[in-house]
Amino acid sequence: MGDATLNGRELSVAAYLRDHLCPQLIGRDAQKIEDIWQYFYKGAYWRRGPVTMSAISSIDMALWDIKGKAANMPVYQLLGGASREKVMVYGHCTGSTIDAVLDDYARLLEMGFQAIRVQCGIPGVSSAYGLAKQKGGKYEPAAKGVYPEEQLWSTEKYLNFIPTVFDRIRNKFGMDSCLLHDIHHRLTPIEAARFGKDVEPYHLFWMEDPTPAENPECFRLIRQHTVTPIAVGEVFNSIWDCKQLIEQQLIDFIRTTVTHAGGISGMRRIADFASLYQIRTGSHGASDLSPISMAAALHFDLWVPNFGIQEYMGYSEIMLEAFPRNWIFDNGYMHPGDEPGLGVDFDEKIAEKYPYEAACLPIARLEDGTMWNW
Ligand code: GCO
Ligand code: MG
Repeated sequence: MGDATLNGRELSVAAYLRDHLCPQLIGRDAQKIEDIWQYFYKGAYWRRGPVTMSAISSIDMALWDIKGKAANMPVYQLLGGASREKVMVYGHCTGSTIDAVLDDYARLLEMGFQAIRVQCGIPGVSSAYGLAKQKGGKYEPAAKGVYPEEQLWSTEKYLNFIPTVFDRIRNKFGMDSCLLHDIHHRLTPIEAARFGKDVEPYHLFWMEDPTPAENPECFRLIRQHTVTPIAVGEVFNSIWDCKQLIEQQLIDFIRTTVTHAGGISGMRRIADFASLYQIRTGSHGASDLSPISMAAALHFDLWVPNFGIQEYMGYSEIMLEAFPRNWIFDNGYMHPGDEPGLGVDFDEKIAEKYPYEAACLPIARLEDGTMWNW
């Protein structure tokens, strides 16, 4: 089992696998995980990129699953065994108003979460990032259709409002739970510095993706102004994307995932490199990555010495039906289970009932129509 999901661009990876990689897999020794990884990475000549790396990631994951099943061991044992008893995960809290956020936060605490990501509607901004479409519903990043939904963004309104949300949360629930927030690439470096500084009293576990990371150098400016920890990496697909941020200690958590950053083999290299700088992992685990990805992430998380946290949004009923799995969630922590391999399956019969439908991630524009970072 492997997951190759590239949200909003799924079919390109499916074609890459079907037309280019799968034919070359036939007849290859499934035990040679590393050689197959290198064969597809170096062998394409065209290295890196989200499509190539998602395809390689899915094969890598599947080969670890096969090796585990052949050895009759869960994958985390093959990696070197558990470094901890359980894996701390963070859930998603959203609301269109602060009161709705407070209710949702209470609900997540009730479910046992000890770490909670908070996104809130912003007065005057019709569609802030990360909100559920309906009250009480779950946040889903993509929406069905061929064209992306166009959302509106105002940095100034956001920066003026968000600290009040954290203030209300800390006042009501205290400082014990870990509080996380995703900025989703919306700020410039100096704005991110202001944000980080403003929210210091609320001791965030991290601020995520404060600014687009194509230029890692920008993070130095943020660092010079604030001690709010920074997490980056969900859009990265190789160790090279992470290199400068890690070796120059510009971040605190690396958020690459098994599905996009070269599978378990790619993640292992990134995490070991990050450990030299006391940077910890905090893998992306949105519901648009399948439960196969989640299972692989949990094996990796249980093993990786410099583990930080794992995102866990949960899944729809349909997804849970189609992917039988062994992992457990208990009081804010997860465990991948002890079945051989990844401990997750895929029910093709159930999946056949739901044919592929195109969906897109939204885009964001400023109030004057300028295309912005979503
Ligand atoms: C997160 C993410 C997601 C992504 C989505 C893209 O931190 O969970 O930012 O919401 O935007 O997974 O497909
Ligand atoms: Mg994110």
